[in-house]
Amino acid sequence: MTATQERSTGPEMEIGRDRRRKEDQRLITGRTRWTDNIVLPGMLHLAMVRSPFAHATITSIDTSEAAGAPNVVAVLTGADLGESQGSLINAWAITTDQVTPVHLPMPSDRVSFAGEIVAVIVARTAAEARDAAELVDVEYDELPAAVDLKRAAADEVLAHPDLGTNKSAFWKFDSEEAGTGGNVDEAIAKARDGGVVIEREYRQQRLIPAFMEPRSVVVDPTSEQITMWSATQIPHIVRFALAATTGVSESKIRVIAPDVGGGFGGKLNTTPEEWLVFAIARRLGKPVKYTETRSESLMVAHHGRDQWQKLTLAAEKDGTVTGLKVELLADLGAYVSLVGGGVPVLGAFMFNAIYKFPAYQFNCQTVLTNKTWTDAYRGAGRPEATFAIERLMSELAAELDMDPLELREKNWIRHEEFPFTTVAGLEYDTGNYEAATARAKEMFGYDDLRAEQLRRREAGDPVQLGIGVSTFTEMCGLAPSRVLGQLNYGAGGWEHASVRMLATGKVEVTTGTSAHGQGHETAFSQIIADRLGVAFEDVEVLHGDTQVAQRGLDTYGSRSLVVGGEALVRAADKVIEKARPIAAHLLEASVDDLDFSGGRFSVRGTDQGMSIGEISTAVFTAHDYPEGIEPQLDSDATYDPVNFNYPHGTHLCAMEVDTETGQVTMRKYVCVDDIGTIINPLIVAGQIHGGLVQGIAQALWEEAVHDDAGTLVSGSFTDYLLPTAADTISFDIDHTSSPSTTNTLGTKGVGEAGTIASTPAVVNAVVDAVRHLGVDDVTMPCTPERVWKAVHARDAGG
Ligand code: MCN
Repeated sequence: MTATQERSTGPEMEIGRDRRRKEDQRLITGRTRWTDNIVLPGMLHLAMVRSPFAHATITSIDTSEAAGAPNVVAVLTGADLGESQGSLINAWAITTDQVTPVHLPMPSDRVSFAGEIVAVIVARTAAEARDAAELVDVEYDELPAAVDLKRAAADEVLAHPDLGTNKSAFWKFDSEEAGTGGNVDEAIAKARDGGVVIEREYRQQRLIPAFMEPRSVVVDPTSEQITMWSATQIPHIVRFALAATTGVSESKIRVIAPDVGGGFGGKLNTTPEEWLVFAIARRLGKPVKYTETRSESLMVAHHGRDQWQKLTLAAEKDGTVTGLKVELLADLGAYVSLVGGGVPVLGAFMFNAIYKFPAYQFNCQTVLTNKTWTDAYRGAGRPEATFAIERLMSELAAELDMDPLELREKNWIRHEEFPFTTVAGLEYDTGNYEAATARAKEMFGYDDLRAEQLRRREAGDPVQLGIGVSTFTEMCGLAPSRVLGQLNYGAGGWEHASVRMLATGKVEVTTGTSAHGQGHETAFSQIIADRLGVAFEDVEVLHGDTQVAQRGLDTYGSRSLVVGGEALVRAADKVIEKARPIAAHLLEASVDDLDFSGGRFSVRGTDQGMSIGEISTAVFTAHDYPEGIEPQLDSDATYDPVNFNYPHGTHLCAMEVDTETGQVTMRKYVCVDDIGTIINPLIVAGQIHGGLVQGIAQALWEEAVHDDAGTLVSGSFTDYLLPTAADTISFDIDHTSSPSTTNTLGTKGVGEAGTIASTPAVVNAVVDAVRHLGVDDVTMPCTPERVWKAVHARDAGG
């Protein structure tokens, strides 16, 4: 018996099963090729010469010594590329009047951030290219740099003097104007007169994605179709951008994202590096490879966050929130990245989170500075919004002397009120905040920990205990094209999949999503195994190659399962319908008398039947199918989601804070996430664990620091504190489920949930531990120094 037959006779559902990831076998045994492992005949190597200055005029570039270095094949500057360089496709505007600097891959007159490329060396080996890069003599005239976000927003120093301003786009949402709520200023005025108003400013520090595999690109121009391998999240979008900026037809460009070692939103761009390797390989007619060093990666691989948030929350004395006003500055860096400009706009819809706020206003100014461009770092806009509102809700609870969970419950959407249109205009389809919170409280031992907290306070224990709450939701599953189209935003939208029954009865699936650590091959195999009733092992999922999966919009925004998975289900259903008349023919029955279940067509009322695999084999080997029927058991589907997707959860964190040293230690972390139907609990646990660590790291450790001149001073792992497993505790995770109505399987995305929820849970816990000592905020990351200073500010008369 084949596995296919076993599967169809002994159904055990794959969805919900802890399957180890298929892809891990090759990943952990080294039986895969990362982009940097690719070796092609005659391949040359490229190294970049990068500006050490954040803002400077290039007065001269002397490449003569580098050109004479051993085995150097070419040295090129921006001037050498001349008019062949167009602005990168990196600026889908969020407003029609957005100020967008021209972004040349390699400028020849002025550099706008430290790390910008000013020359490239092509040599026979990577070491020779790097050595020669040291010999390029570039003269710069340093210009004042726009570094500090607030000062840049005031146009004190211009990042691009020719533009006359650093203000890129102003984007506003007002519930009264949109007809989704009331007037926020009136709500605030009323609260000032008899209610409560909480006003805070929060800073979202700049973060670096720090993926395990630095970016790498290889281009082979030696045949008519140019092939690019790139460690990217978005092979399809890269192909489009290359075609649009070089004039080469999409059909003549193949982009392959082989196994990719992490992206976290930092490989969601069409980069100068990709453009240059593509152009130079074509120019030289030889394969060319470029792999960034770790230092280059930290310096220029698209940073994230970097916002200032000014917030005003209005409430009645009983804790009912009446309005929220947000004023936000978002640092774009030197250029507008592919989706970076839209990141704060994604956040705009999430400040009201799980709550029924009656009035809301969001004002956002995106700002150009002389720093590395920012992008959609994990969560993209939603962690920033979630942090702000969850910190504010805890501050309001403290102000009113209420339990923070009780205050949230007073304001959240009750489960019987779904579907619910929020004050930001989104329609949340399902959710049950009560259930997730009740489960989290129980797992956490909330009441016991509160009692311990009180005991320690009363005893004046030098190590105080804090409890942090974060009840979050997010909009993911990017996204309905009609919504993104309105925002003039470009990314997201539909996803494509194809399903093909092979002659052996096995199944080949292609998906336009492009996993870079998320385990799509496994989870998507589970979906197809159940849908078609075939063995999990008999499904092959192909992705990340524009020649194989020709249509797609790639992976970000926790979209792959809810959008790509739905396309897969629809394609599989079409295959079943295609097989039905063939089954009827083979079983000599009427189509109307056939049932399909567990991978088997059976004739109602008889014991006759055939598996879909057997039908596939009959079609291919015996050519046995009815007249007028296509002899292919395959199909495809493109799915454009009807709505975003709204996972939610309750995260509770206990932190111990040593008031004498400022040291913080995590004691317990519980999260209960509602992500609807879970395809693979093991993958989901991995996604949540990784996400939590990333969010906790923002709260406690990570920060990209620039000096006044715009130089990155945290440009190595000694200064940029990336957590290790030893820095974290074992998390307690569980789930509740209110299946989404936006897709057949009822799933919700999980790829960003942990990151979005955890940062405010941790900071709320730190503040909660020392609030009785007069602390109502600690700026992230909550380093021992910052915590100590906050605790001892009063001693110092501060
Ligand atoms: N899944 C599931 N059941 C659910 C939800 C998801 O089994 N109810 C599975 C999915 O089938 C998929 C994985 O969980 O295998 C993540 O699914 P999804 O939420 O759809 O997210 P995406 O696959 O679209 O991944 C994007 C998301 C983002 S936006 C970032 S950033 C991120 C993340 O995924 N970057 C990652 N997780 C990452 N994981 C790794 N290892 N590396 C990264 O760079």
